[in-house]
Amino acid sequence: MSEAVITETTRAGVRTLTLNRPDRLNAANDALLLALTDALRRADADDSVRVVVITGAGRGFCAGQDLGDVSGRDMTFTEHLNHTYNPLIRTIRSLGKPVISAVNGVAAGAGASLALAGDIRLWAQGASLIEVFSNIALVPDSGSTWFLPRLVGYHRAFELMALAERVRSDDALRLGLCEQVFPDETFVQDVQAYAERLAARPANALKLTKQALVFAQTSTLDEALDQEAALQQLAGDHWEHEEGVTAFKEKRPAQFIRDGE
Ligand code: LHQ
Repeated sequence: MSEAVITETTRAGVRTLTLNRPDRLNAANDALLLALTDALRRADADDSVRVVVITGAGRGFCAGQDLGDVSGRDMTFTEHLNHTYNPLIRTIRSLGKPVISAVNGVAAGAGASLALAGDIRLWAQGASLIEVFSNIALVPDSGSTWFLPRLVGYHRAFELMALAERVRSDDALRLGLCEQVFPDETFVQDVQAYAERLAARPANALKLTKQALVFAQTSTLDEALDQEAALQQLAGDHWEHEEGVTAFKEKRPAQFIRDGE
């Protein structure tokens, strides 16, 4: 049996996790979801990994829950989400490294949530996103109700969810569902180049930046100011800060990768 998630790591510290059920547009079964969450936790614990990329094999990114794998299961919907999808989304958000959702093709249902959950969302020109849940009379899950309205506002989110409209890449860029769109033909190389650029940035500072931003999404301004002040101390005490300041003074590029870091 082939692996549900393929793991590859480059010398630059980019770990790519490829959902590998291409004949089902990478629709998710439990094995895939648990393998992906486990792979993310391993990436977090591995000091050689600086950036994580999640992408899909074949022409789809992820078509959401595998609808051939739901009947006869011994879990309720709530138990299923708490067992598989919710730990996955929480792991992405709490991971101490940037996670790139590299959306190579269609992202539907919980696959759309996964596409939105990355810290950076890179799309291929031919990619699309569908909040497809209402087609099967379900509620958007896996974080879609949290991510989407923050990006497009309540009303547009409701419309996209109610009508299950397909959002194509040009609209996704305009609506803020992705940061970059790359040509289909060069998508893999463009994602890799982007990820390597991110991997050369100061890893500790990015980890703390993510922590601050995630915190601020649900905090007051007062709380965010206190959190920034606390995290700034951790950043300022780290060698990366000294290297950044020294490099500036010496008029050279900062070197944020050290042996063993
Ligand atoms: C699929 C799937 C799929 C199985 C394509 N399953 N085979 C959480 C917890 C508990 C329960 C339920 O759900 C959830 C969260 C959710 O994610 S609910 C949403 C579940 N996903 C969907 O409803 C999406 C269903 N798929 C589609 O609407 C279309 O396939 C999309 C729009 C994604 C792509 O359309 P096309 O590009 O036209 O491709 P296709 O439909 O021809 O699909 C290609 C193959 O992939 C096909 O198989 P076949 O043997 O005919 O080639 C599909 O049956 C299969 N496939 N999605 N979710």
